[in-house]
Amino acid sequence: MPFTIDSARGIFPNTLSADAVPATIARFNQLSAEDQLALIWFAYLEMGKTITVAAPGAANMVFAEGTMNAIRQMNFAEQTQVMCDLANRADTPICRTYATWTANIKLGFWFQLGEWMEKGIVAPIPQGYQLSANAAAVLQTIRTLDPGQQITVLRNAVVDLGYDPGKLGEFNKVAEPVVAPQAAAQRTKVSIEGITNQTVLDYMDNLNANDFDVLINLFTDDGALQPPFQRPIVGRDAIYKFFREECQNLKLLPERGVSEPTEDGFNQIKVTGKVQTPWFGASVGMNMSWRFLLNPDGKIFFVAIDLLASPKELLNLMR
Ligand code: 45D
Repeated sequence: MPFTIDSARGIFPNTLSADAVPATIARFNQLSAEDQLALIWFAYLEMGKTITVAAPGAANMVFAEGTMNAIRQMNFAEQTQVMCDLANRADTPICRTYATWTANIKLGFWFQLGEWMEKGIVAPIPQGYQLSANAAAVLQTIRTLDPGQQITVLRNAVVDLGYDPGKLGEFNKVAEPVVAPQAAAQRTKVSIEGITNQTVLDYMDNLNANDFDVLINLFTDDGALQPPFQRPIVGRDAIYKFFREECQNLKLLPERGVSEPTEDGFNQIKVTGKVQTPWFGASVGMNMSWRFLLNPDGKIFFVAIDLLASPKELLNLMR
């Protein structure tokens, strides 16, 4: 076996990912709870001017309904407390419930709260709230990022709120029901300049079709998938779970790639292109790359998905 997951992570080492995203999140996490909430509010309002949230239908909110209704019935002081608790990662029943949700449900929860804040049903950020100097600087950095990076900062900020899931012990993630795979007639096929490898094409087409049962068969038993800014998810069972919980209704628009045989019959393939999330649809195309390592049977031993530092990186197929 020439590769380990660790060594596989280093293929196509010239790929420049958007380091500004984790750097901004680290600065965000240093801020007070009040500043965090106000900052997201201002960032969200500003973003709303240029990109449209296509939210209706992006999340199936039945699982958050109990919590949403409880918050709706609280007075402003209680609502503000709940939001501060979430930003403080406090140990409260709502913060624990929040920790069991998938990213998509968390986003749907805040999306609903944001709407209610605008309508006056939930406590707003106080009029004239003054961000601290540090928070204002983080907001200024967010303004300079490209839209794909901005929505990733926002998403990661939301995912980190609430009680630390690592402290919950054993629990099952509350996820949305898995949607049925797309019918054959609705499916589209990608074409990628420079790539004819069937595994890579099947990966894109099956993920686009929400066909996770077929998709998972493209992986080796001990294979791994590394999402942007995360550690690799290792093993077919864990990857399958991840697909079903976190990867519904994505749109992958790969553009070009390069393929090269490497040690012991393995193949390394890098593809670049755009990815759209159901939350923003075609209004935000994230600049992404996929770095595949296929075993001699053409199965995926490793794939890393990266958010790229700049659009220029879409053309970087250097090894
Ligand atoms: O605190 O090949 C208020 C994988 C103020 C799978 C608010 C993938 C108070 C394999 C405004 C109310 C998944 C890895 C908050 C590919 C407050 C694969 C609300 C990649 C929080 C390609 C804020 C997929 C709100 C990718 C409502 C890269 C914020 C997917 C909403 C990326 C923010 C998806 C939203 C992204 C952000 C989605 C809706 C980045 C959504 C971002």
